[in-house]
Amino acid sequence: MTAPAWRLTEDGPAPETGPARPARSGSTTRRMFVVAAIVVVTLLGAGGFAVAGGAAALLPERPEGCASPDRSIKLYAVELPRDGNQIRLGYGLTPETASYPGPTMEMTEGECLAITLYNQVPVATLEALRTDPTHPLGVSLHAHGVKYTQLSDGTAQSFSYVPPGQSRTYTWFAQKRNRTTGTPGTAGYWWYHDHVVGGPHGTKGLGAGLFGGLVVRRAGDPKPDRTYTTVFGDQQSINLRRGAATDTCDYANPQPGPTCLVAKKGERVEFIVVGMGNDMHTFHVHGHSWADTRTGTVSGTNAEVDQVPIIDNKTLGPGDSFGVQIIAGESVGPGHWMLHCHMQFHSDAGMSTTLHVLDENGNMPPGGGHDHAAAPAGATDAEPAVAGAHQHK
Ligand SMILES: [Cu+2]
Repeated sequence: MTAPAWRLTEDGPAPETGPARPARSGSTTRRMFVVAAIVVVTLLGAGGFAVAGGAAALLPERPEGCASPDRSIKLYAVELPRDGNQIRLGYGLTPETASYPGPTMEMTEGECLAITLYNQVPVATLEALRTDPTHPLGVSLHAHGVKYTQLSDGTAQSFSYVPPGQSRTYTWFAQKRNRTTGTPGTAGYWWYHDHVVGGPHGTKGLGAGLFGGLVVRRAGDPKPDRTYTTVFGDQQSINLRRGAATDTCDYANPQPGPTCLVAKKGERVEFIVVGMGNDMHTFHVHGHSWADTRTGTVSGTNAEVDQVPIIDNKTLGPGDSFGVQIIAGESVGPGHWMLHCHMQFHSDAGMSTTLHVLDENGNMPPGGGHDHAAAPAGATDAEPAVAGAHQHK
């Protein structure tokens, strides 16, 4: 039997190309073949890097400079209780602590981090979120800002996702600044998210809660006392919540978290601010301002400081991220400081939350007309704690 010359052999052993690839449907196979053909044609057209008939080189598993990870962590993708009818998913360092946003990832330039992602989201849930029946079922981890190879891209296109019940290790490299080549390094404020749930861009995974903040520090960067991630998204949402649902702080015992932005006066508070979805937003905090630099801080003489704009409002497009550091209550004191999108119809619709600044002893002084301490969280808000507060389609 002679196979046509163009045809890939089907009876020989498949070439090993790293982690096991999930079975794919016929239409996906055809699509991938077309993509592969286009890639080969493109490479040949670009100067013939493809070696006809030669064995394909394995894609690198890790970025250069990242021979072995400095640190390894586990991350779980799980289904969380629904928000009304909305399916909610979250990443967690344990399945029990999964949340949206997921845990803040912190790295230092030069560090190589291995993250093993376990997909514990039920198959039926992933099927319910799928927009195309030929799209594979799985979750993934896709990072902004840091370095990773194709095998850690977290996409269906590169088969770097995690089918239900399985796991996969992603490697991120916080490349250092290289003064010889001019590479600026990776220090900054970034985010990570799913890129597979629902469709090829993970739109359903993002909308369900699979996202989190990532900060890469440079040696000598100021260290915050608290870090909060605020993801400004569609339907006037902050971390997929609106209005009273954005703020569930219990003043008798405030527990910092995705719905309780709290700090003591004098603490250095860091925000990782992310734009997600289809809308433009702005990030504004009352009573506080910051330098529009990589870290939100600036030092030097007055003349040097004057080279940098000091702002209290910053525009945010989809996929953008930045960070700011403020000293809570500095000069202005404790209080319930509004934090909101400044597009008026967004803030009017509930795209607004509160940074609660306690005094140095951790108490909220009376006054201000917004004291939760004597009542259950949300009970004193003009808006009911449930109805109209959550984000619904
Ligand atoms: Cu907005």
